[in-house]
Amino acid sequence: VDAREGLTGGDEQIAAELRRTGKPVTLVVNKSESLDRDLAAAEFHALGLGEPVPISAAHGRGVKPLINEVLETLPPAEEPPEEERGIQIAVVGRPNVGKSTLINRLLGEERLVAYDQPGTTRDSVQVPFEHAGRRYTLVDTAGVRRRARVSEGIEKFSVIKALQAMEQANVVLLVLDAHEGVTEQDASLAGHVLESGRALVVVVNKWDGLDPDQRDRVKAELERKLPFLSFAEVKFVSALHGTGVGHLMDAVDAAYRAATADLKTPELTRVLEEAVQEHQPPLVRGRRIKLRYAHQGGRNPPIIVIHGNQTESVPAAYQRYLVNRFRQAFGLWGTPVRIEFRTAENPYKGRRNKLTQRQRQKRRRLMKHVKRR
Ligand SMILES: Nc1nc2c(ncn2[C@@H]2O[C@H](COP(=O)(O)OP(=O)(O)OP(=O)(O)O)[C@@H](O)[C@H]2O)c(=O)[nH]1
Ligand SMILES: [Mg+2]
Repeated sequence: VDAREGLTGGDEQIAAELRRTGKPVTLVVNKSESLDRDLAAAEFHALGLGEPVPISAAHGRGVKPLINEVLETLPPAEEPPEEERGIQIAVVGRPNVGKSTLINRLLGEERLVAYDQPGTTRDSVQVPFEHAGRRYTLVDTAGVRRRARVSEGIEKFSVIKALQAMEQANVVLLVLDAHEGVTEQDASLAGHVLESGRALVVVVNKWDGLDPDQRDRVKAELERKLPFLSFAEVKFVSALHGTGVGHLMDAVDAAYRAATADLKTPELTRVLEEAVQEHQPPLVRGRRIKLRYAHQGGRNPPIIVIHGNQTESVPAAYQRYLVNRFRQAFGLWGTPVRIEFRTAENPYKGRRNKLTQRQRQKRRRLMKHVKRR
């Protein structure tokens, strides 16, 4: 209500309506800056809506206590349970590549704002989505731009939100703009996806309006600039026209399946033995590295824990060889695969640290991003 105008018939009418709803109501007396606060509030008691709260919206006076008061009347926030949210899909990419357009296309309606202007989406938006009888949550995110360009506070914040959405997702759709090719920023973002460990589908958008030569060039660029994403399926689509979008969810499902696969200890160990037999790990100070057995240590991403001796000396190239063997054997496409080693001589080493170490890495990644700005 308006303190300067005082109580009006219209106020009384609205108050009567509100009382009928039985909902919690806060009576706010605005424009009370130049009046005595108690006096300004007094006459509104008659509305029967509880203690009037005097504020001045224009001068920002009394607004914080008001918000606190209102928040207290709200029930605690409820996250929908996991089976309702379904598979979480974070859609990430540079500004203007067509993320919001793609989600609208998947939904079959113009739910999100898409516009030819980088920075259209400012905050992560969660959109429930059902496809082939299965539940998903699509998360639209703000375009992640080049470091140098991010100056404003709100943009810094939106980039961090986009990276968080990725960390919280099960599957990431990394969207590229075929008209622009694979840029440095795409590669840097792809690095973030890889570190996050999420399952991944690469979406090359705006595939319309390109001649065969241009298309070949984009495909070659993908191989040259993003070789570390070779485990992921690449879909060429036009979000604007809908071409290719129909098969996108198949790729998402396949990636999710691989990322959350159940890997049995006997099979893992058999694949490990075969791999070692075909290609022995190297000698370290005259002693052969021994890799004895493997079990699953986590999902999304799959973590394969290998037990042996001198495992801290397994070279990176040999680790890549092992990852490839496990990938082939279990069809682990569309997801990063992590290997962790345990050395028998020190059974406690690394065991207690397993989760906290990953959490520490995660924090370091996010902090790195914050500090860069
Ligand atoms: N030619 C063509 N244009 C597209 C396609 N998809 C999106 N666009 C256009 O690209 C522009 C940006 O689309 P958005 O969906 O807003 O892009 P965004 O990635 O959400 O952008 P931000 O929210 O700013 O990060 C719009 O003008 C779209 O119409 C496509 O498949 N082909
Ligand atoms: Mg957008």
